[in-house]
Formats: sequence, structure tokens, C-alpha cells
Amino acid sequence: MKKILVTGAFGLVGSDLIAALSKKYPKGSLVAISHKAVADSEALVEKADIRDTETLAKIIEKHGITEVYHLAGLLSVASEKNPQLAWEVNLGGLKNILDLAVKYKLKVFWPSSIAAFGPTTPKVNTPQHTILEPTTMYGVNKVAGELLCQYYNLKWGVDVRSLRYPGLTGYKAPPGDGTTEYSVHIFYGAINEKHYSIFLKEDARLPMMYIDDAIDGTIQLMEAPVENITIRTSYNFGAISFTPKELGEELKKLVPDFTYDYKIDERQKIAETWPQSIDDSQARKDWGWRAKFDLAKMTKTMYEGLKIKLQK
Ligand code: AKB
Repeated sequence: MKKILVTGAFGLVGSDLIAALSKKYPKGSLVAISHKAVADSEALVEKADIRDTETLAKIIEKHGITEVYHLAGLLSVASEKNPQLAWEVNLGGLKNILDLAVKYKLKVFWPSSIAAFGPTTPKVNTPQHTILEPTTMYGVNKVAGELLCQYYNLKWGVDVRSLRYPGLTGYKAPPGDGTTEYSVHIFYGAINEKHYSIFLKEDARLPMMYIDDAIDGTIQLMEAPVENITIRTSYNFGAISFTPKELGEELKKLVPDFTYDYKIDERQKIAETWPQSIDDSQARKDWGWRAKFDLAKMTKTMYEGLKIKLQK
């Protein structure tokens, strides 16, 4: 029987992933790790810090874990605020999980990001194999992490699979400390105050994706036959691409009295180093990736879902 461990289980991706996995697998198949206390979850919850290998090993043994979705990590803005912590958690945490994967023969998923690209990367339709020279700590962690995954696959045969997540938009968990998270905050602004000040420029086009697509793609990748997996660093993973202005205008169609303006801050500098759109043809070819949400469908689903969550 599959026993799945999810780290970073209560963040934007983890919250939706736990919900999706709990529909797929019998009760008792899911264990979630959190470094802080959590009120309730569809998974069994264990408290652990991703830097503490001994506790992680005990949890893996106790539950007979076979597969790990390793999501724990700091996002781009949080990593710039505390680069030392980012190094320890983002890279140290990944190395701990990969070492445990060798010892306990675990299959692993780990998310990379469009942050692995940098200012010298071609910005439009960014290819799978291209220049990776990021200028943020988060990006440095992602490139090193991708190479570490490939190394553990080549050296010890670890079945580790990865996606370069674009900016993700979802409502189950509160937004994290990232750059593309304006696309989540804007919905809270529209519902709570009918106003939001966007911290990126109006034309800051970035690759984005609705969370349901991200979760489907993640599970699809993990379930793909091993012989189909040709990329052991991380797959380009594309869906939509929009600017803050395009999102603001789409949201106004649903909330006509919503207003927005721009209060640009240091997050714009991070956004400027990232691509505008992604070529994900390798993922399409290898394991049949196709996104389902366009901007209009994402905006409507996100708005209606968050309204219910906030009881407005
Ligand atoms: C961030 O903005 O830090 C993340 C990402 C694109 O990886 N959402």
C-alpha cells in the first residue's frame, strides 16, 4: 500500500494537494509534516522541522512511507529576507529528503520554479534546456536543487521527479511570501475592500497557473510510467501568462466596483528576472501535460471559491 508523506503540507500547494490525494487514496495513506501546530487535516499530522533528519527518519519508519511530496520551503521574497534560512531549508531540507529517499527507497516529488531562470534566460517561450543564471537566493536554491535531484537519480537511482512551477493562484491557503502572490492578494482586496494596490508594474507579464492545474500536473507526473521520464532536473510546466493589468481587468468583469492601482516595491525587481511564458512541450510529450484553466476560468473559480471561504 502507498503511504504518502507531504512536507510543507499547509501552504498554497500542500493544502490543495492533501485534499486531492485524500480523495484518491484510502484513509490512513497520508501523513502531513508541519513545523507548527495544525488544527485539522485530512492527513495524519506529525510535527517536524525539515532540517531535523533524525525526526524525519523516525516518521518515515513509523508510518512505512513509500512516497514523498516535498513541498516545504521559503518562497522568493521570504528567501531574500533571510538567505541563510533559505539555504538551510530549501537546499538542506531537499538534501535531507533525498538522503532519506536513498535509505528508505522513496519516490520523491520536489517543486522547482520559474525562479530557476534569470535575467540572461530567453524570456518568451522559455525552452526546457536554457541558461540558468538566477540572481535571487530562491533561484540559486532551485537551480542547485534541480541538479541535486538529477545527481541522486544518476548516482543512486532515486526516482525523483520535479516541475518548474509558475506563479500559482489558489484560495484554500493564505498567500505565501512570494512575488507572483499579488495574484492571490488581489482577490482578498476585491472581496474585502473592493480595492487593491498591486506591487508589480501593470505590464509585468509572468507565467501563471491555477492551483487545480498544478495539482493535476503534479499527480500526473508522479503517476507517469518511469520510462517516460526523460528530465530528472525539472520539467518546464506551463499554463497561462498574464500581466497584473490583465488580471485586474478580468476581476473587474466580476466585481464592477473593484478598483486597483500600483504601489511598486522591490518585488518588481525579482519579477523582471523571470520569464514571461514557458515552452512546456517536453512535459506534453513525455507524460501528456495539458492545462485546463485560462485567465477567465481561473479568475471566476478563484473569486467564487474565496468568497465562500471568507463567507462574504
Ligand atoms: C514566488 O513568487 O516566489 C513563487 C514562485 C514563482 O516560485 N510563487
